[in-house]
Amino acid sequence: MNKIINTALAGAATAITLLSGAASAAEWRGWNIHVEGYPNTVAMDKFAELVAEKTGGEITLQMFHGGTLGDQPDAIEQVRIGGLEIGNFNLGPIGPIAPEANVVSLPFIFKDVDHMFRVLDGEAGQKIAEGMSAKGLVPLAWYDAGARSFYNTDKPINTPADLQGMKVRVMNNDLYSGMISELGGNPSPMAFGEVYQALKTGVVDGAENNWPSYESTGHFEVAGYYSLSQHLIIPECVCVNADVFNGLTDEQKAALTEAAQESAVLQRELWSEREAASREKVEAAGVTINEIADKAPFQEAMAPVYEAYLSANPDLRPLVELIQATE
Ligand code: GTR
Repeated sequence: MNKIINTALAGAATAITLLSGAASAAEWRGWNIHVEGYPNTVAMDKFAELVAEKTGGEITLQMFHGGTLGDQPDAIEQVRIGGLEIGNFNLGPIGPIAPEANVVSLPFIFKDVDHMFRVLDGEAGQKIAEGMSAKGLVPLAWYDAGARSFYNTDKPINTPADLQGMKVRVMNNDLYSGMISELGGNPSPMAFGEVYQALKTGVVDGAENNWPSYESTGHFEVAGYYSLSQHLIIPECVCVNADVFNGLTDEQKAALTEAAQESAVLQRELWSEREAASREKVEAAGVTINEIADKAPFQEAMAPVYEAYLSANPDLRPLVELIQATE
């Protein structure tokens, strides 16, 4: 009898502990598009570990990799409305939602990756972060995504004329469609996960991305010419739903921000290693890597893209000028 009562009491105590635990601990779900071993995947796993550690288990984060919770534009929307709490996003598909964040999608706006990080660490970065937060996405840290270049199935690209009539996959953002049109190609906005098949079956002739994504997706197997246009240098964020973030205590906010920033240090280290490793891998697989001797014609062709952006957002001209003036 006693034993039964004791067991029942122990069960009740466990239930109470579990219940009180559930009441104070928040369990979040996190989105990431990349495969196992990719720098962002490793860094987001580290982030989840640090969040649990730094909040003493008050917040735990379950990461869903490989885009299993949906494609990127959908996941961005989910984090905005609170269907998901957090994600690692490229600023490309955030641009159509937050015009300030769209400056980073102006082709050739950054001189190189270091310039991009200097901009993000300064006043312009602050404005971009505020613009995103106002749309429900609070960036906690910036990840590296290198420079994007064109790749295609049948020839090296040296001048805009080489893109004439070419169907090129872009991320969902009118700036990218405008960019391809101004170069004489046919833009084809499409989800990341569909690009391999589209290249393979000839739905598109080419796409554009950084070394690690070109390699990790296997796109190099079906589009064997990579031409170093480096036309876009787009940062990525660890972005949290604004209401969720604003509902945290100051300690939790600090813990979360610290965790994201520590994960970004790791991501950037892993990124530079992976860029080199990916390049080596695709080269060994027989990809033709093409240096573009003169990128000026590509840059000059972007004037209408800048004009379209600035006429739709005249108040953002100072932000563009601030970035261009940043050393
Ligand atoms: C990658 C980026 C992804 C996604 C992808 C794409 O470089 O890390 O978030 O934006 O490009 O082209 O869709």
